Amino acid sequence: MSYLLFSAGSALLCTFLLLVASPPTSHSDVRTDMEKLDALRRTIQKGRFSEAGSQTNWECELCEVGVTILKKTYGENKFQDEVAAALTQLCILSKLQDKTMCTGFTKEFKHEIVTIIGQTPLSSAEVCGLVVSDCSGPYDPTKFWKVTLPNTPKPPVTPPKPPKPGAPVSRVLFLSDVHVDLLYKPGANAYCGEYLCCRANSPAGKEGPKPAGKWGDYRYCDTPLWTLENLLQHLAQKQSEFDYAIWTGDIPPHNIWNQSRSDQLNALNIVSDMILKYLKIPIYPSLGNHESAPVNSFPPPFVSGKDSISWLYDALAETWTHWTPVSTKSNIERGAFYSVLVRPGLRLISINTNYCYNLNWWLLLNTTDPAGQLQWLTQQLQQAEDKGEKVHIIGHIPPGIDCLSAWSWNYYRIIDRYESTVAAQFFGHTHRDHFELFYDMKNRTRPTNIAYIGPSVTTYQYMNPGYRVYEIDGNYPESSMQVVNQQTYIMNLTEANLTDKPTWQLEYDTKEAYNMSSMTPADWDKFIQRLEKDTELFKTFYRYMYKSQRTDQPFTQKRRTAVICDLKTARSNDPSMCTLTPEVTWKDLQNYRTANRLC
Ligand SMILES: *[C@@H]1O[C@H](CO)[C@@H](O)[C@H](O)[C@H]1NC(C)=O
Ligand SMILES: *[C@@H]1O[C@H](CO)[C@@H](O)[C@H](O)[C@H]1NC(C)=O
Ligand SMILES: *[C@@H]1O[C@H](CO)[C@@H](O)[C@H](O)[C@H]1NC(C)=O
Ligand SMILES: *[C@@H]1O[C@H](CO)[C@@H](O)[C@H](O)[C@H]1NC(C)=O
Ligand SMILES: *[C@@H]1O[C@H](CO)[C@@H](O)[C@H](O)[C@H]1NC(C)=O
Ligand SMILES: *[C@@H]1O[C@H](CO)[C@@H](O)[C@H](O)[C@H]1NC(C)=O
Ligand SMILES: CC(=O)N[C@H]1CO[C@H](CO)[C@@H](O)[C@@H]1O
Repeated sequence: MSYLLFSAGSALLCTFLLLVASPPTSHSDVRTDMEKLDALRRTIQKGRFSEAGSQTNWECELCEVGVTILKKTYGENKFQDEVAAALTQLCILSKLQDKTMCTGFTKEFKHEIVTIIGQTPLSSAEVCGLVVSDCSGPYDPTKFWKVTLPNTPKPPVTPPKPPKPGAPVSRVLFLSDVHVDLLYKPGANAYCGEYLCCRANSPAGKEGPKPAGKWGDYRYCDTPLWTLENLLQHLAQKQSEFDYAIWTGDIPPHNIWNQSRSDQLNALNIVSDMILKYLKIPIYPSLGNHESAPVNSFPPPFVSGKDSISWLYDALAETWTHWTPVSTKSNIERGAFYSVLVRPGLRLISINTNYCYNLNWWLLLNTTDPAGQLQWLTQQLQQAEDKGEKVHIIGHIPPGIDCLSAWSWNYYRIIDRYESTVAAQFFGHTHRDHFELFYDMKNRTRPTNIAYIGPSVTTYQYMNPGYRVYEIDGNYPESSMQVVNQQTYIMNLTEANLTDKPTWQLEYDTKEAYNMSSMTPADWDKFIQRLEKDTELFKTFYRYMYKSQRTDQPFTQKRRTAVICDLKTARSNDPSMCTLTPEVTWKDLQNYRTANRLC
């Protein structure tokens, strides 16, 4: 199977359970919906979901029909099981995934989907407008909720200047998306037709056995525990270089059709213990979308009882307070976010981006500022501004891509207001190495802030394992706390497997590789302008973006436009910073994102 088909299939899979349902036969009033659904299924089977080319809005149609059926039949007692059976059948028939995964997915997500669709106050069209990015019309930011900003006027902006040559630099280690697979088995099939392979029970697949490497595999595989341990041993040797580490989530593997709460807690404990064993520096964690079971399932605090997320947040409160002060505990238990003073003048705020994620379907019950997190963030930033502290925000999902629009636009407003307090932001999730720039809401040519998006430890997919080191201006009085340089390190997996000697080597140093003298938001904006003109520079950036490996995503002009558009967009559903032409439409750019989505 080509990668394209597979990636479209896995993108589809993210929305699949919400989109596809087949109704119980007893419901005559859903027969028309059923016929629509069947027509759509035939469309999908014909494979009309290529990344490029003419794209119908089949995802939206499928979503609306599916949600309508679920809403109409919710509450019927026989319904849940019948739908589940029909859903499994449809999944198998559509050849979207193999039988094991179809059965597993249905089992894993049935309860959540039925509960949420049954209880959401939103219409089918509203649900799909939120969940499938191109279903709604042009985004209207005034239609949704708004965080209240304090009355304190925004202080005048002094454009950030690079620090004086020779100013002290503090180094921060960045780890993300470790996705450790405890069932990884060298020699198991790495291309097995399932969403995660390289495991003892991975099926043979259509192309026959493709044996997994010892230290990992570029194909459908996550990180062996011994590869993570090798990384931590390597880091332990150089940890005196680091002041502290940021660890932005996604611990469990991608076997998302068969995960339990205890699997996820086990992964959290094993990886945290291993990090504790090797790294003696402070670690500031944030929560990924994979830490829950089912994946992406993060009910806000108003959901109590057996669906409540406290099984996970209570465990996080225990684990994270190995490193964070006890004062963070109550916020972690309630919402898995916290604020700490790293040192005088530097505050770190870890946010739970699952409360913005468009695949966290619990948000459909109430999309308004889940857990009051953004209102809390605003207060934290106001206090920091009052005290003259600089703030680093860390989180898992970058705000511009997969966040619900209302959350994302509110977040953008907050950053706009506190641009002089927020010195930098750090995210993971995409497994890639890139960034998102923020621009003045009133003057869209003036860059105000930057969210760095760091590389994953996992190879998933077609990438070398990696980590990042940020050099921060500080630690001295009045330092800007801005990022002044960064280095990305990778393990060359091909070589590690060949020689059985993994080594972690510098992939590139940003200032050197991109010939930048400093790294303020304005410098990054200039860099983007260079990417637009200089094809060689773009190719270099593109190679590093995929950690010097991915060969299945050839460079095209369309992709270049899409990548540049993403670099300038820290607000979801916002085409305002992108160069759109008849050849490269907004729809094309959204399709590119869907095809590259990791869930
Ligand atoms: C449907 O199930 C609920 C609980 O799951 C039960 O209270 C109710 O009596 C059932 N109704 C019928 C008609 O079986
Ligand atoms: C699901 O996971 C459990 C426990 O990890 C395992 O025993 C079982 O075989 C798995 N089932 C499938 C279908 O992969
Ligand atoms: C949704 O949450 C907001 C904020 O917590 C609350 O003010 C509002 O009443 C809630 N809406 C519903 C329909 O429950
Ligand atoms: C907008 O920002 C640019 C870049 O900082 C600046 O040169 C320009 O004067 C600003 N325009 C207005 C109207 O403030
Ligand atoms: C990784 O190692 C292989 C085999 O030695 C080599 O061909 C390849 O160029 C290396 N990749 C990088 C990014 O250094
Ligand atoms: C690097 O940038 C400087 C100016 O900042 C320029 O003079 C020099 O030619 C550039 N070097 C390369 C290799 O692009
Ligand atoms: C992805 C990768 O490089 N896999 C290689 C790992 O090592 C084995 C041999 O040990 C190779 O056969 C794989 O191709």
